[in-house]
Amino acid sequence: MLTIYSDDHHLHHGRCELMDGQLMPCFEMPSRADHILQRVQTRELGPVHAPQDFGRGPIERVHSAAYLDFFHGAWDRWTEHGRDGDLLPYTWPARTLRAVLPTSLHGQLGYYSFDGGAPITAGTWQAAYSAAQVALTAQAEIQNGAHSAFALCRPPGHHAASDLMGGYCYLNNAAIAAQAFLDQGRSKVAILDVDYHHGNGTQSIFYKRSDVLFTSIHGHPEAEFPFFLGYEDELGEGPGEGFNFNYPLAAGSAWDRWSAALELACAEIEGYDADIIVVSLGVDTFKNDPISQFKLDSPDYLRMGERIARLGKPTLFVMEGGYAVEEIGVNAVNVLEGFEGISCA
Ligand code: FKS
Ligand code: ZN
Repeated sequence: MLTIYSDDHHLHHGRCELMDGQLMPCFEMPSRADHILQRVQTRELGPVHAPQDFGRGPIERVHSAAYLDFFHGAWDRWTEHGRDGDLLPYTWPARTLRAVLPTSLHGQLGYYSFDGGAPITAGTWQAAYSAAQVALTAQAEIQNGAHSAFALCRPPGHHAASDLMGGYCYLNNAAIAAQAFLDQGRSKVAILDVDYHHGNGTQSIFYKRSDVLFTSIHGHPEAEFPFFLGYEDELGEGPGEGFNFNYPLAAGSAWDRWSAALELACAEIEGYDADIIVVSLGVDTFKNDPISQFKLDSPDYLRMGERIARLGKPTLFVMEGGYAVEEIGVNAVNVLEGFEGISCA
């Protein structure tokens, strides 16, 4: 399987996030992607190519131009204020407030975000832009006939909505790739989001549409980030009704419960008869993940890849979360090796 990768992800390295009332070093760190790349190479998964640059056009098919302009310019505005720490929001237009767009940098940052988990640093725009190009390059590979490809991108994307950043995410790499398939003539794309967290951004982008089926298996939002989306009764709206399926699971879920949910998601995908599958590949379902509560073990990821392969469709894997950095390479690449039918424990 071909991997697309850009070193630009190193340009994004947030300093800290708020966790249990304390500032902690960001869990979403550059070494995550480095470990995955290393594993891709030691397992000889296939060639690793740099991304092409498709410009801002395909990103604007998913994100609003105003949001992109804000994100692109935010760091310079921040340094014009004489600051050099990470740019983080602290006020959001929650209930009882108005979703107006203020003029101030922090007002706008609150408007364009939903949490304080997506710090903007000097290189964040470039890293996120390159991550989107990584996803688009892998997408183009499949569009040109490959059966599968791996977009090894960072920062991740599935929490980012059309004009919102949050949860370590800025640009929704998987959604951008899914939209590109449609724009290049495919008519049905199924997204399978296996990250531990609900892909609220991806869901919201496609919620009123039937050309993208969204399915997600995740920690129950009653107890887990992002808390305010990802419930079972969210089935889509208008023309999108019946094209959104959430499988929230309780803390402590291991492969038995997780794989039962995967069967349900796969049944929906099979019934939908997608042209293409986009997998939002998070491996924070791992038993030793420091911020998650599922109990998947490394060999389970092989089974996951095998099951996805049995859907029999061209499949684009887009990297999302996973914070057990030592094991992230083994777990992510196990999915890909399982998909390719190469067994490795
Ligand atoms: C307190 C906990 C905040 C935020 C969790 C974000 C999860 C991100 C992810 C992604 F794939 F996007 F990376 N938790 N500091 O794993 O879903
Ligand atoms: Zn996650």
